[in-house]
Amino acid sequence: MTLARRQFVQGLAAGGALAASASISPAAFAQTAPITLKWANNAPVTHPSTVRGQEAADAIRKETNGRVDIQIFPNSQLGGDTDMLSQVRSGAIDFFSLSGLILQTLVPVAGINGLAFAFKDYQTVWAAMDGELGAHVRAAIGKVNLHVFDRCLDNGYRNITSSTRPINTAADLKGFKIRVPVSPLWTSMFKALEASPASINFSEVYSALQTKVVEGQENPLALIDLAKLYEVQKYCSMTGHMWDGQWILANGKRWAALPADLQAVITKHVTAAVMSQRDDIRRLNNGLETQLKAKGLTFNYPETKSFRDALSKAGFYQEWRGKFGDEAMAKLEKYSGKLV
Ligand code: X2X
Repeated sequence: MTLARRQFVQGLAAGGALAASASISPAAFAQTAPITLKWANNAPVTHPSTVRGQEAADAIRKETNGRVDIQIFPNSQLGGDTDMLSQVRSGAIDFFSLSGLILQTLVPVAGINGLAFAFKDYQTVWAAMDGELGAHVRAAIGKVNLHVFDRCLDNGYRNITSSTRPINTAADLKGFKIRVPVSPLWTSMFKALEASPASINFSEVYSALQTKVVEGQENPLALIDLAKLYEVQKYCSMTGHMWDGQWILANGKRWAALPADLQAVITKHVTAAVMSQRDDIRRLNNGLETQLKAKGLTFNYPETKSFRDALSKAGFYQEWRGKFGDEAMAKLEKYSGKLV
């Protein structure tokens, strides 16, 4: 505390203007000035990413005796993903959870986990993302002035929903008007499948489906349910064409300016929240298909071969191998096996 401020506090106490503060030492006064931080995401209020994020914020507030006050802004309240990415870079927001594939517009290699059909199961996903592949991506994120936490959230395996027709084979995607998130890899994949992809932030997806600007979209079951996309879609085709997760980012300057003890408390609770979030999604995945059927979605279960073959034939894997580069591809293929 500066001398001037100490004198000011003492002056208040001496003058009796702030009777209660007379018993509080200047040091304690300094400690209780809260650091307010904003954490934004695109997930519904009821989604485990938001619920567990809120839980982390509460635990951090408690453990720091109110010194760190993280406020959660869910459901794209502060803008669409591309807008929020600008905001976390400028410092208008402090924390932001974002799909690696959307972060790809800024950090090209961050989209690598979205290469179609890369991960055969969750065990492989976590081995890669918590292992060498994730470390490689995080190192690249660290270079653009963003802090990234070690563990990423589970968004999930993505499936295609539609209001017009079920997607059984790659041929059904021909000319299919599908919303994709704003990301080069997503657009490239659905172009390679001869669909007609439109880049739209998640904040606009429900209305884009409702007004039939697009016929369909693709997302994990948890989001199809919690964002109520079943209200404006008829079919759910279980393509599981990629796994997608969200990195928890922080504005680099803001993070670096936090004292190390506060960084440690925040990291501990954010990591715990992520691990609980992954468990939540796993539990949800067990019952969601049944629930979504009851809510009116018709499910079908395509073979993945026609999609893989179409992508290979269109040169999709070759194109992205060139873009990601041999080093990154080697880290991915250590877990996925050869992607051709
Ligand atoms: O935008 C999407 O579809 C979403 C919510 O799954 C992502 O965050 C990538």
